[in-house]
Amino acid sequence: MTRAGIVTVVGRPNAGKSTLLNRLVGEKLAITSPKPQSTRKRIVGILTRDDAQLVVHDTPGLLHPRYALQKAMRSEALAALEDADVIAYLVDGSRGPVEPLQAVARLEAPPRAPVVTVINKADLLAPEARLQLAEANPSALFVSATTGDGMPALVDRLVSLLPESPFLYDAEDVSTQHLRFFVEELVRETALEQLEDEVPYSIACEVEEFREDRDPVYIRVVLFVERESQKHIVIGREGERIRQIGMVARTKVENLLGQRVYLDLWVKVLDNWRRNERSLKRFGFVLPEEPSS
Ligand SMILES: Nc1nc2c(ncn2[C@@H]2O[C@H](COP(=O)(O)OP(=O)(O)OP(=O)(O)O)[C@@H](O)[C@H]2O)c(=O)[nH]1
Ligand SMILES: [Mg+2]
Repeated sequence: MTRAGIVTVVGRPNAGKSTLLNRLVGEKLAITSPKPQSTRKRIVGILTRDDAQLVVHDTPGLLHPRYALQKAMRSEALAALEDADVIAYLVDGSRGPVEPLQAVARLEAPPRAPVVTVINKADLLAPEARLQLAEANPSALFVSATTGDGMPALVDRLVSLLPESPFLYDAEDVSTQHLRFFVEELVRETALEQLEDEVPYSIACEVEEFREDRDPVYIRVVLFVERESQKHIVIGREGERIRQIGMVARTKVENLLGQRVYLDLWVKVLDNWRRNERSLKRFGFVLPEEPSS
């Protein structure tokens, strides 16, 4: 009998969760960034081998939310924890001792699914630091999501904890999400690379038109910012910044589609969208239900 199920990857912002998802699946699905809080929504990647299928859910980093978007991000991570058959709790090993998942996620009770503690960024660890972490966390696995070190052992451990089940998706599938979503994410990733401070965090991307019947494929993406001043920054002097973002993002989108692409980027203001429930819903975020009392 084969094994199959959901492996949810959780951890603090910047632990390397999205890099790990891409490494496991062998495709660049999730955007990654040295800046924290790059992932806002769950990303699904599928890894199929002869005896098992791992449906890997990458999640937004666990943090204490300060505004509505962050509440939606936390809520998404907690929902993914609920959905998990196995939890891969990813920790940045270069940041000191491992804190318990229950504390980091502020969970009232331990999660239902078994938890595998995975110490990432092992490539950055001096031998003594690694030894100390290993002694304090005897069942943890060491990996490097960037070099791929430790991946086979990690996959074996995750598979051993999955339930016996037929495959949930076709063996060729790599994700369950639409191309549009990945295009939006690639544009946002490029904005994260090229803009500083609050500006990239104020950006939400939305594909407005996607014409696959054209060559090059025509894709119009709107970058929503929160204020007029941010719009000026994103566009740049004589449109230089948005042109740069467009050029880099186009190459990424062409790699994704395997086709030539005309990427038409627009910048619009949606006042304070990160704090506005209606705007968040428009972008597909789900806000947690507030307790009624
Ligand atoms: N040296 C090293 N860097 C890594 C490793 N894994 C990830 N990184 C880097 O850590 C940074 C964060 O990686 P992400 O994969 O975006 O982290 P994340 O946990 O998804 O972050 P959020 O989505 O913001 O919560 C990036 O600059 C990665 O290149 C690793 O194994 N070794
Ligand atoms: Mg991420």
